[in-house]
Amino acid sequence: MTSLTPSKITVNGERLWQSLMDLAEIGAYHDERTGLRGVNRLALTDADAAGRRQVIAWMEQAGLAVRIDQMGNIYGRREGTDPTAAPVLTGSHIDSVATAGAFDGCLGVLGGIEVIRILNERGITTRRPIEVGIFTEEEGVRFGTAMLGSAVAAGRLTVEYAHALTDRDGRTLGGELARTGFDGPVEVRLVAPHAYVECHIEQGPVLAEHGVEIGVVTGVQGISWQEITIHGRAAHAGTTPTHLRADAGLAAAQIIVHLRSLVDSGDYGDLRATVGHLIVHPDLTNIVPARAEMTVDLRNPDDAQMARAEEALAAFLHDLEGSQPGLSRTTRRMARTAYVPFDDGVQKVIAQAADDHDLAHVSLLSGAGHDAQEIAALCPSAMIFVRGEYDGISHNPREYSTPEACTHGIDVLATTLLRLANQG
Ligand code: HGY
Ligand code: MN
Ligand code: MN
Repeated sequence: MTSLTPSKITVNGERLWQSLMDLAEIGAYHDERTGLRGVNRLALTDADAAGRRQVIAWMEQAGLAVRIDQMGNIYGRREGTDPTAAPVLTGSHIDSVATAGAFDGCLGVLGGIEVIRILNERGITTRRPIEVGIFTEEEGVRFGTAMLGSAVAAGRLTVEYAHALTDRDGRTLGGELARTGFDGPVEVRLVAPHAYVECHIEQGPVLAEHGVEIGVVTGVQGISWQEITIHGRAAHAGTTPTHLRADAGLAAAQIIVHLRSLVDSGDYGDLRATVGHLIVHPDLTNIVPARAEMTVDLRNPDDAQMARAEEALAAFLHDLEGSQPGLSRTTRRMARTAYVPFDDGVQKVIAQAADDHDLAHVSLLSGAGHDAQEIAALCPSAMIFVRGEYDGISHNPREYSTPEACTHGIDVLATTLLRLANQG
């Protein structure tokens, strides 16, 4: 750090907030259930493409050199005084789930751009370059694998595997990259940054319960996604006696109830289980379901307990096949990531920055998956959590963090990036 470099910096919270609200208008919809405006910008849809173009424009207005890689990951680079030095990377995602709010992922991307604006306005140079990244299909809800763009950038998944993934309409990710014009030329494997810091809403109640503004994230719990298809037999709802049925819908219901019994048993640690996708065929009132398609999302901070829970589910599925005449099932692995610890050194820089901004903080594990868990394979990485309202509800249009909370989070991000970018 030169004598001109301040020890900490604060950002323009009003401009940050305005960019969050402006981006939330892209892909906005009226949510009947909550009566709120939600956001629906599934990866590489036209809405996501429009959001990408808007954020790229903001990146370029902030003087960032923008590049797009073979996965559609977008990076904006601000040079440092030593262009040979590995950059400090920040960022997140702007693709959303179908019932999103304005903050999930977007805070980390727009917050990173706001930091760049402030450095420019204050004439602050850093030794290392700083880059802001936007990773493709972080949510995984269109192409079936979460943190996809960052997983390929970090080398856990191949670009060929990712490009071949399809959505429910059979469109491939590679085809959608080309259709939207985000099939960039840049080699996707990321050269290891010096460090990575991501600011994200907590999406849970812990910060509010502790009465603090900032979370210093210690790591991310394990994630297991699988698709289960149950094959029964279509039959007349009136004439078919119960003992002659192969009812795929009944089997699906039994799986959901059994998952909850695994969680409630307490035998699998802090297990969380969700069946978020469930459809039956032919999906008609007077026909016993011939087929049920469902997804199972398991989360566990302990890898051994996660493996035991997966084994327990597999055993239940095996027994279920014999429970009705002719019932069978297939299982397809969609995603699987182990518990990922974050770097102690980067966590210390974040905690110190929070202290220097007089912001109380608490250390906590992330319940949600994030791009940081993938980039952690390349370099020292950690995250800053921002407190949410309404028990931190997320993946729901009610998702909300106050302008002050967002500004505080990005103030801590700004000071953290400044300090990391002047590290030797
Ligand atoms: O599923 C997750 O944890 C993240 O929102 N992609
Ligand atoms: Mn997210
Ligand atoms: Mn999310």
